[in-house]
Amino acid sequence: MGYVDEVIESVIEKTPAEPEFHQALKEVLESIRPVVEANEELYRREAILERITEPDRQIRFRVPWVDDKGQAHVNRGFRIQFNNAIGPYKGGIRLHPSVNLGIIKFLGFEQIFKNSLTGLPIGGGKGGSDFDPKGKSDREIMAFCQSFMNELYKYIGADTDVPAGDIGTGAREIGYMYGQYKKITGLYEGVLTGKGLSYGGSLARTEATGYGLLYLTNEMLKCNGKDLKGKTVVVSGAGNVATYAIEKAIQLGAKPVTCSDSTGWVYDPDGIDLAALKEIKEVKRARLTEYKNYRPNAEYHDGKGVWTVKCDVALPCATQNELDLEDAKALVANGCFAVAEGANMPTTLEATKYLQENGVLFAPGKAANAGGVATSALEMSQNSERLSWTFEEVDAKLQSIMVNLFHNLDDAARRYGKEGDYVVGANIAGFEKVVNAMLAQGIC
Ligand code: NDP
Ligand code: 2IT
Repeated sequence: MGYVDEVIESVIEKTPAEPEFHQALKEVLESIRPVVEANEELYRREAILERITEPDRQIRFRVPWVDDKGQAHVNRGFRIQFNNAIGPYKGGIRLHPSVNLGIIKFLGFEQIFKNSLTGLPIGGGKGGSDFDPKGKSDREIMAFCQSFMNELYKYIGADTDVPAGDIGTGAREIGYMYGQYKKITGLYEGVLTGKGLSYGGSLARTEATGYGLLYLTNEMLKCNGKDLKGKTVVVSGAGNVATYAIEKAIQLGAKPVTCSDSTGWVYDPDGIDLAALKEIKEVKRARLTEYKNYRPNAEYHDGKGVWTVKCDVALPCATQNELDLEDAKALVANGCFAVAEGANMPTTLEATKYLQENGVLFAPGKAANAGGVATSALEMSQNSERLSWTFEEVDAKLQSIMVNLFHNLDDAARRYGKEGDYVVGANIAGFEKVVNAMLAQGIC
């Protein structure tokens, strides 16, 4: 058995309850097979694959908090510091009832390669909790965030580990966590990103993941003789990534016609009304059922369904495994020619294979959604130099990062005879930098 297969088998055996981690592991390790085969003796001697698949540390803790009625609750908190070969651990905090160790681990593992692809000095980490922010008052959110930080503060710092937002963690949660970190440690430092603008946040960080997704998609289309102008785009999700993907798609002349949340989805044949979406989700924190009050011509459907809408480009921006083989078949049958992942691992392995085999341009999340963490790294730079850059400066840097990133993975795919396979290209390009740093730093 080859080195790659041996490691996949042994990791799965040691972590039987972590299916999402196994999925990410297989995608990455199978993609980098040609690099591993070309360096097998060295990598085996240095235990590169065993080391890169085992987190530096996994922290799990109790998060007790009290609700508005005086009832105490306990949630589980996680932080996985996966790999810091190229910089301090960096990655978001997910607050969602589905969170468990395997989910945080897949996200942390993906983050290693994503962060490497940005070209910036950030290692891979991820955290979260099974806390459900839905329906909670601001005071309850604050109580949870403070309790979460009462434990997390021991392990993070501006030069050690810098968390940020993810599902369920936005500006409000980052604010409460930052306040508590400052209160406990007395430090005013860039320990979190996605902060508010009045206390060290970066302009354009809110928009960065969605905008970056469109910058990369645009470059991928351009390099394949296509264009976004006038194209119909289907988007899933209605959170941070989806909203700013829709905004940039409109700015680039495309027509996004769908969005979704965990209860249902909207089809607006005239194009999504961005102001309505922002008011419903960012201001009211309400459900998408309200969208029809703003746009009587739009359709609202319960459940899942955006991938059945005829489109040119599909942008999954909600959560993992939201686009399966059946969805991929529907997209291909309807003439979709490009899929770019705004979410982390939204497409199942079978669906990805089907899309690629049917000639659909496919940009994997670790490349396509890297604009968020890249802009977080720009926020870290601004905090270090105690300056803040203009929106235009940050946005211009984000654009050039996404364009370079696309060419790096395109080149990596070509170098290994896999032209146009951006999954292989992203994994190889991300892996090479991390491995070079690991080899240079010795066994640690
Ligand atoms: P938000 O919490 O802002 O929004 C998430 C959206 O996805 C909501 O509309 C939510 O619906 C929906 N959603 C979440 N979980 C589920 C589920 N299990 N089933 C159906 N719908 C679901 O999160 P973000 O927009 O920040 O994150 C979206 C994705 O993008 C995630 O995969 C995240 O890891 C990834 N990502 C985020 C980055 C960032 O900077 N924020 C950077 C890179 C990747 P509802 O509100 O009803 O739950
Ligand atoms: O998945 C991701 O890249 C994020 N949630 C953003 C992480 C960050 O540190 O900005």
